[in-house]
Amino acid sequence: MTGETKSSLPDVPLPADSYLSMVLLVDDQVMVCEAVRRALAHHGDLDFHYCTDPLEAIAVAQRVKPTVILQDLVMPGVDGLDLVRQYRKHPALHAVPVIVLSTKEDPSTKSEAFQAGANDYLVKLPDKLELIARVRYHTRAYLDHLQRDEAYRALRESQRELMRANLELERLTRIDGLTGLGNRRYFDEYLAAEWKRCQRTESPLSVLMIDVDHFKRYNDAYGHLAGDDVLKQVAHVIQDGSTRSTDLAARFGGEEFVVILTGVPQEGASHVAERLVQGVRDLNIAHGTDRVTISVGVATAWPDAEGDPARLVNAADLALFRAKNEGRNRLVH
Ligand code: GH3
Ligand code: MG
Ligand code: MG
Ligand code: MG
Repeated sequence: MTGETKSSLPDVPLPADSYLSMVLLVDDQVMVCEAVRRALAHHGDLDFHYCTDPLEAIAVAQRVKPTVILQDLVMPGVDGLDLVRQYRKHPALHAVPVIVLSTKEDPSTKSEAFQAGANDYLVKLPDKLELIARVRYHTRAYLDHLQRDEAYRALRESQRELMRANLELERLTRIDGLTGLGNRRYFDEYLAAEWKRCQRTESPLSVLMIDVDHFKRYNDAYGHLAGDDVLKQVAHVIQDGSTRSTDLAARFGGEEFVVILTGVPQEGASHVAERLVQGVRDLNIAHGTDRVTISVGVATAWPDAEGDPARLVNAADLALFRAKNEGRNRLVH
């Protein structure tokens, strides 16, 4: 050891399980308040405040942040039980333990106090040892409750984060990375589900098969990246121009897209297809001496037990093939 500094007493470490009781007494009689102050004095874990004006009780309690409220019942102008009820409704005080401290000893008053939301009841002036024991007990219960609450909130929050992550992952498995439309897998699932739904509701189901015209040439002339950009723009037209929230636009593969229109008969589907053909043309993307266009095959079915969604897709594909043969930049149904 070096130096001559007098050793000071080491700090007494707080025991890990020690709780500070912050006691607030609401009682109109100063005499009572001072008596309770004396009873709680000289204990490092007991802090004491009092409030003799019941109208101020809520405001004082919000400032003091008690771990226990000692509440008188009979006060001028204010019923102590009404105050207890107010604590119980108060966002910052609703869980703070309340010990009623009253001269009344009859069971019906005690019963009423508990009904109003009190946690405990002592006849005043209580024995000092008992008062301290109850204050400490309620402080411990309250703080443990808050801690559990905190742990619960943290747990719930992490659960919610996990659920959000799961949902996002789940969403990503359904989405085409380049265009943001549904991918092929989602299209297959969606079509099977809509087929069954239309079967139940006896309504039509339409499919648009869409293919960008002479897209190989576009890539050859402008490069693959420019081609990707065209696919994004075409996807945007398809998404915006075709779909109600119940419909699905997906990338079928390569430069081919597909739209499912639930409950839409052939005429309506052709109408949507026409709008898409026009919409892509209106993008005015130069393609050699012309511009980028699409061809669309339209097919409609009235799903029944015999039919099958693959045949509907085939029919749309055949219509697309005809649209190509008839000169592209058009729809065929
Ligand atoms: P058609 O009018 O008969 O449809 O002619 P096409 O050239 O579009 O037909 P084809 O199916 O022979 O060629 C499709 C081309 O689309 C081939 C490929 O280079 C291009 N393609 C497919 N997927 C992508 C992609 O993700 N990005 C780009 N940039 N091009 C793609
Ligand atoms: Mg193609
Ligand atoms: Mg093709
Ligand atoms: Mg093509």
